[in-house]
Amino acid sequence: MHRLFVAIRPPEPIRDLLIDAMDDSPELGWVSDDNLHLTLRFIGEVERPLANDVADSLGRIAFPGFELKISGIGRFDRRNGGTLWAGVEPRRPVAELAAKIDRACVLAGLEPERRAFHPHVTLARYRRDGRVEADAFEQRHATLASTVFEVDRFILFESHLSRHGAHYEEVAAYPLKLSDC
Ligand code: 2AM
Repeated sequence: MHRLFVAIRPPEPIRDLLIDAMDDSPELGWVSDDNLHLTLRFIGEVERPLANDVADSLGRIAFPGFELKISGIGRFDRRNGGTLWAGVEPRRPVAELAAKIDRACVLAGLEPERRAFHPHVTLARYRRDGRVEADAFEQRHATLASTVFEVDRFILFESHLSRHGAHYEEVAAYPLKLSDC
């Protein structure tokens, strides 16, 4: 089985900005530089033939490149902890691309995504006792903003989970283009 997801990888200067904002709060488990991404579609565990069909279907997507910037900090608070993330603007092109990727996944045989799409770059994960620090981080960096960067591709990643954490391997990159040619 292959655990797959589709994401945008921010360029190095943008990742540097995010890493510079991270601090030494012991309760916050920071995401490493290698793992910083904006998830467009979580696919989950699939067998090889379906993985190949998804990869082919993604390759038929035509979508223009667009500009994005990091804007603000938010949290998904859950019962046993949560995640701290950086937001992006504008959300419209990234949501449209995610919708197109979802359609491509459905054409390949996956169930449609039913959860609402909230574009974000996860910065840290925390347990219940990290909420106060997460809250403080969110307030301190509420106005975090990057320069604009070009999104000129999206990437199919395979996630390898181990007791050392997640390792994300790039399976394929799909350039954004104006039309199928
Ligand atoms: P994230 O984007 O909020 O960090 C790989 O696991 C990526 O897919 C993670 O970055 C993760 O969230 C995202 N993802 C979305 N839904 C998921 C799910 N149900 N299980 C695991 N990861 C999921």
